[in-house]
Amino acid sequence: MLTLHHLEYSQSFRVLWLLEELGAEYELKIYERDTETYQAPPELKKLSPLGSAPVITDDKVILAESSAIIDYILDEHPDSGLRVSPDSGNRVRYLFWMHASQGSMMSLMLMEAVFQILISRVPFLIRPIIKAILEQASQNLIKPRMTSLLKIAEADLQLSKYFAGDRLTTADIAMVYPMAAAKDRFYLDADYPECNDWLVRVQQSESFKSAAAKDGRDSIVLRV
Ligand SMILES: N[C@@H](CCC(=O)N[C@@H](CS)C(=O)NCC(=O)O)C(=O)O
Repeated sequence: MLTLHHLEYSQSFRVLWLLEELGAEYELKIYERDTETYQAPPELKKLSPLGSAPVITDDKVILAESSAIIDYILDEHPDSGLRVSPDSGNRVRYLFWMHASQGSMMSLMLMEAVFQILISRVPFLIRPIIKAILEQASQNLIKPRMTSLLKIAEADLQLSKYFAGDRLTTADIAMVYPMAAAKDRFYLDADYPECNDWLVRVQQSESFKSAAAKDGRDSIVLRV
């Protein structure tokens, strides 16, 4: 049976949500972060050479990387309807958001999170200087890219309820984490009403709620 090795407050929430949406049979192992470093514990690090979550194990398979795991699980559930087929008019949007999620938006949000950690950890006396430098870097490097992505997201969500059409797909599941991070970091402001509505809508789905209940948290919180 497939086991999801899930780290608290982490991107592996998306895999948990996917398994709940599928109504799949799986085992869930939840790991706690180190209280000082927020790193995954050694038991989780031992499982995969990456040492990060999510990881799944399934018979002889050990697989890390959120997108690879999503694809692996979808291969095991070919009739789920959560992947948009090549002959659909929504295929290109599906591919774009599946890949933009990890390839673009998540890396920008991780950069933002790392900047925040650096600001909080540098010695007090030089903090204002480091803060000014990193805020400038954020303005120049992260903000323009996030704005471009969010404008495309807003336009797509004006066309349909979900990222790849009128039903939930794994593009939405992949996007929920960077979008929640964008909200948390004040990128998802009133200029993006469709994106904000989408974020509320997906969190109201039964599968999201049951994943959140298993995770033991009532909101998604980004930690590196
Ligand atoms: N690109 C990887 C990123 C995995 C990742 O960075 N996971 C973080 C949680 S969001 C983690 O495990 N952090 C704890 C650690 O590295 O010890 C994926 O999508 O699976």
